Amino acid sequence: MPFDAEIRDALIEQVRRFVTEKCVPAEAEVSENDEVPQSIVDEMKALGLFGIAVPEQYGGLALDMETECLVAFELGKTSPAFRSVAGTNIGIGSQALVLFGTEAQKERWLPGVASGDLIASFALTEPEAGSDAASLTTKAIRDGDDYVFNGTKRYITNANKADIFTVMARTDPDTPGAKGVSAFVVERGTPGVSVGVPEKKMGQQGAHICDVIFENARVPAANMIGKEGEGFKVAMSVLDKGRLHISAVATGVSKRLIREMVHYALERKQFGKPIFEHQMIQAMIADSQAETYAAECMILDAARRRDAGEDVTLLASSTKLFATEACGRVADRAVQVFGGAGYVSDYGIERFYRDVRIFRLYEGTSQIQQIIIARELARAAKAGKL
Ligand code: COS
Repeated sequence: MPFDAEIRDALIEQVRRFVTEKCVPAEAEVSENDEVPQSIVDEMKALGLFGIAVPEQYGGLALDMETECLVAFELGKTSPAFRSVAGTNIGIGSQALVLFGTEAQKERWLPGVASGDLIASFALTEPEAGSDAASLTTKAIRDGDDYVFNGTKRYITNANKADIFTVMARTDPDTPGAKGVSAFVVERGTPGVSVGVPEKKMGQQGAHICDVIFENARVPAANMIGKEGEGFKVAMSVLDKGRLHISAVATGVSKRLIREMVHYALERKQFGKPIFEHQMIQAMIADSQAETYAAECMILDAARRRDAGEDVTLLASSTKLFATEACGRVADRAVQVFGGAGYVSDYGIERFYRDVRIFRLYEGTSQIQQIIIARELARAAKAGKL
């Protein structure tokens, strides 16, 4: 059911005001301190942002995908580190539970996820299993009422703050590939679970990624999400949704950078007139606008189709490929329009340029999106649907 239009518009206006009044002025400080201030985190909690994708009965706002994307456009209009604070609770950290969790699992963890009192992370990637996620080797071996976990997860967003992890682990070591993998909720305090130090990154200071290490960690069998051996499918379904969300965040950043380019070009004078009057500057801004509008239309169409119950694997990958690559081009043009100032940290443009690079990598690289798109088309053709 579409989200009530009046409530939706009020929420988006609230998020827009929060981003403009609280986040934008704090961008340089967050980058400098590598930390989002607690006052801003508290405000995100008060706005309900941690729970936008959690059903109402567990305390969430239960936004449909279209509305979630509209919110993500707004959250994208500031440093992506702010969005990342709530990002895993909104997306990959919570959605396995929302989509496949039992009633008992949902009741236990989702209220905390929705309020932001519990941080949820998604642990799929490993040192030797990145794009080839189905080759993961973290083991979860059944022993009585528990599974015993051993292995290492890598580059796990928000792991340093996480209270629960959605972990994909191999429950059947004799079955290689996707089929031997199951999904679990693992709690932070579990003996044998430890988290590494945050990695030093190219951008998005204030958002953190760490290793998560399992050494004979005993996890109750009741924490399995979905059926044994179906954890890879759980992860892929979660990523279908996550890819739409990331596309919307990237497109939000593109919108912000277009605004920065236009204002700067109208002010900055060279050759006796605002650089905006030079047609080569106009071309860069116009290309950015056209690509961003195309991304916006793709995202909203794919989101509405997901809300209508369609399988959006093909569309989510198409959207992520286009929107994140477009955002990279927009950020590059923003540096170009700002010239030397685009390379100097005071203006913040070089920070966005670094921040957006990860959009083309995480939740599946652009090349993985291309592979998924091609495979989906071949599958449709073989099924006589293309
Ligand atoms: N939804 C539900 N099920 C899916 C699915 C989806 N979107 N995509 C794949 N599956 C299922 C397949 O149907 C298959 O099940 P069956 O054998 O029963 O048909 C199973 O999952 C394995 O799929 P597939 O054979 O396509 O696996 P591959 O190992 O060949 O490739 C890719 C999978 C490359 C698509 C996957 O590994 C991937 O997305 N990699 C990128 C990982 C990623 O995004 N990492 C980011 C981490 S989070 S920041």
